[in-house]
Formats: sequence, C-alpha cells, structure tokens
Amino acid sequence: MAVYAVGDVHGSLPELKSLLTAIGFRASRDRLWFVGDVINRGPDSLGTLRFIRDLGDRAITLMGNHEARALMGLSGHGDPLFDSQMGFLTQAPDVEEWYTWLRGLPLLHHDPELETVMVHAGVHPDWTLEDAKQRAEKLHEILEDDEQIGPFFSDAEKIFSAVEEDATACLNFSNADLKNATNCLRFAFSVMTRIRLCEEKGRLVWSNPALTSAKSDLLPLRPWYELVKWPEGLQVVYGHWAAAGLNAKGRFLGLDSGCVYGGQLTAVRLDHPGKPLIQVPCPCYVAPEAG
Ligand SMILES: [Mn+2]
Repeated sequence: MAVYAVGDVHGSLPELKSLLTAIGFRASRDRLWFVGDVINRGPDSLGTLRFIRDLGDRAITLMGNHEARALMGLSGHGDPLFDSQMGFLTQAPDVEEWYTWLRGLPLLHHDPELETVMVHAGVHPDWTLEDAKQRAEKLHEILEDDEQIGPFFSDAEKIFSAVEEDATACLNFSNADLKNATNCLRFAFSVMTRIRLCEEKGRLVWSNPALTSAKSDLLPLRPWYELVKWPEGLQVVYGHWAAAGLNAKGRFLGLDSGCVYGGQLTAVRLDHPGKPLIQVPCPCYVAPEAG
C-alpha cells in the first residue's frame, strides 16, 4: 500500500486524474489524503467531489476554507462569495447529499504510524498536537450535529475576521463558559482553515494587504510553521498557501503549488522514506490572487 497526500485541487479534475496516472495510483491498494480546497476556481468542482466521494475510504479529505464557505452557505449562513462561487452545489440535484458529505469532513488528520499530521492551512503556534486534535474533534462533532451547526455558523464575523483576542483564553476551552467555548472553536476553525502568517508572539494576521504592508506594528511576520514547537519527528502536511508555493524543505510540507494559477498539482508519497514528490503541470484557470 502507498499513501499519497495531494495538494489543493480546486476543481481541477483533469489534472487530478493526470496526477493519479503519474503516480501509478492503484485504487485497490493505495490511499489518498487531500489537504482540502478540492472545490472552486477550477473547471469541474462537482466532478471532483464525485470522483473523491467515489473513492470511499480510500481517500481522506480535509475541510479547507472553500469547503467551509460551502458548508456555511448550505447551512443558511452564506455570504456574497457563496452565492457567486457555489452555483455548482446549489444547482446540483444531489445538493442535500453534498451538504451531508461536507459536514463530515475533518479539520485535522493524525496518523501515528506515519508520524504525520495533515491540516488544511495550519495550526496555532501555542497549540500542542493534543490541543489541535481536541479542537478538531470538537468541531467535527458540532458540524455533524443538526442542533449545533446553525448556531455555530450564525456569527460569520467570528469565522472570517480576526478573532485573535480569543486565542489566549482558548488554550483550555473545556474550562470556558459556553459562549467563550463557541468563540474558541470558531477561532480554531478559522486557524485550521485559513492561517498563513503570524506575528512573533503568535498574533494572527489575516488580511492580504498585511503581506506587503510596511506597518511596523505588523512586522516581523512569520509563517505559522516557523513558530510551532511540535516534536521533531512529526511531519505536518498542509496546503492553502499557493502564493508561497511548494514548501518541501523540512518537516512542514506545503503542497499548494498553485494548480489553478498555472502552477502544478503536487502529490507526496508519505510512506516512503525519501518522501518523493510527483507533480503535473496545470493550465491557468484563474488569474493569480492571494486567497
Ligand atoms: Mn485554502
């Protein structure tokens, strides 16, 4: 059996099929891990969803920020981007089935045997591995619960805006009262699906203008993974950061190599000691943007 992690597909089904041919993927024996953001921007989001769903338990797919936006919209808390981007879902005859499928996507996957963690964007530098897993499990429980998912998404501001003031208070959310716990979990949801840069002390920087801002109060900025203090032997696979491109230098392995922007779609074989990378080229489906 071979285990491959695949970077952000973004609806690029032809390129995903080319990649699987290039790695010699055998559905009868091999496994695929998708870092999330399998939908949007590319030519065939619905086809990509169907392809991955039909892999059944041979694929593990994480929640990316694009799946999160889809899920929020389908739960009745959409924003203008949901309306403009998610027609492939809202007009699909099996939209109810996709709502259920999206609700089941985990925020984080840890395989102790492979000593590997996968998360879409990243984790907060203050979290231990157990902290991250605890939050991901609680979020999974909320998203699958009919009574909890609506209230959880009801405050979109807390999901899509900077809520770093909740970070410190959230290190042990089980001790917080319900309101704070909900905001802690919204914060965790936001971090795992959207984090890129942090200040040295761990304060998150969400907005893209900050990437080029010379404002002294925003500098110096560091990639989240440079501040994480997890055990050395643990490998962390993530996506989400197309603007930074492939990161294959250390144990933090960034696989978003900008497929929809004319870059590559990347897979890495996780169970092989050399961690070989396989890439296929992609046409430019959309103009580059940081998102
Ligand atoms: Mn993303």
